[in-house]
Amino acid sequence: MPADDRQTPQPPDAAHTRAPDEPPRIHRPLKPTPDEFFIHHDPVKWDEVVAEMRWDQLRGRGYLVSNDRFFVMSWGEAPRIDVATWRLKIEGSGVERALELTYDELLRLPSVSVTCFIECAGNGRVFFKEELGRESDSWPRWRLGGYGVAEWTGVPLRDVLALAGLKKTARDVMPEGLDAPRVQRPMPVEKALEADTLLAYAMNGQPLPPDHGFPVRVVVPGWIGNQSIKWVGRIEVSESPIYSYFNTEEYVMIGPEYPPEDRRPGPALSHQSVKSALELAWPAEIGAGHQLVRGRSWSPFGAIARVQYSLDRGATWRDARLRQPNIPRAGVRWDFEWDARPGEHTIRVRATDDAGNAQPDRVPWNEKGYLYSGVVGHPVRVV
Ligand SMILES: Nc1nc2c(c(=O)[nH]1)N[C@H]1C(S)=C(S)[C@@H](COP(=O)(O)O)O[C@H]1N2
Ligand SMILES: [Mo]
Repeated sequence: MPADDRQTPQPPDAAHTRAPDEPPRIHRPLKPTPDEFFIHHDPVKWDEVVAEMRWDQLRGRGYLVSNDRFFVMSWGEAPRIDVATWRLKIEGSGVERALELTYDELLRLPSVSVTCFIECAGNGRVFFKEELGRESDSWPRWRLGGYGVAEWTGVPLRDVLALAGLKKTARDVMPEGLDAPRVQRPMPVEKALEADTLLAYAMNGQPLPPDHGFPVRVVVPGWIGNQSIKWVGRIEVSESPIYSYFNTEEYVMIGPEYPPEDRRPGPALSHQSVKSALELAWPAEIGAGHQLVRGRSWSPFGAIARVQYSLDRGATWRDARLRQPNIPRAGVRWDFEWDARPGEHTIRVRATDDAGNAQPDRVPWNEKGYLYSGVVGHPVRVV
């Protein structure tokens, strides 16, 4: 399709975007987000609600990130939704008939549970500046806490699409949220039909908390967080490609190493990238002597095959010990022993997944600061 046939899509609710002179409305998540567990980022352009997980508070805890410690990223305030009136509408040229499901009807369908991460596409954004020396113009300035692992329970999206009579000619599937900015983002029908793409109504065995999409959210394992639409109310299925603000303006790669003539749309983001993080504060301060250093690595493509660490700025590398479980598209916990001498240190970690994807030393810069997956130096003061 020639580029000028397309209009540049606007956010579904353009009025929701603040005027430049209008002060931001500061919202916090509905759940308590104490400073010891979260870093709060104030809104920049919309009325974003952003609570970044602190990595040091994960130390020594279980594999899953509990609901009260899971990061929050919303483009506007969380809507309060009554399940008695909530409906999920499936409609568009890609289905034989429009379908409306109630909450009870959805809960009566066969359910599955999937353990995977949800991670913001911009997680690691500060490292474009701190490691590459070139800032991105986007926000929030996540370090590595725009990431969490949970067990999601719900109905495979493909089962619900089948109920609406999915056509063979269907091409794109676009879930839309019931929040004020009506966040929506299309995915190819092949992705929507994967067995673990879910309409999730539970998170770690609890009803989905309001900040995380109550009553129902989409979960698309391995893909950018924005694909996992919260508070879903409508799913458009189309025989022609769908362009929304969130796959043409936001969440696209723009930079010297990405083709400029193809900016709108795309290249649109899909998968996250391989990353690692230490379960330490940034910067960290730890006591001298024998230490067990812990962290996690994750990949959107599979399980983690190998994690290495360097205490001499990348001159020599050793293997960290991987723990169980090591779930594809969720992550693995690992640790290593360190005889820590007083002074300033830097710990570097790199992971490789079982498909051979490794964290590079450097990644190409992009304007919006997405998918940083390069090795980062974590500053540690030993006292
Ligand atoms: N409807 C809706 N869905 C949404 C969002 C939103 O603002 N509205 N934020 C997206 C983004 S950018 C991310 S990173 C994840 C965050 O999920 P969490 O808040 O449950 O951690 O939700 C995604 N789904
Ligand atoms: Mo995100």
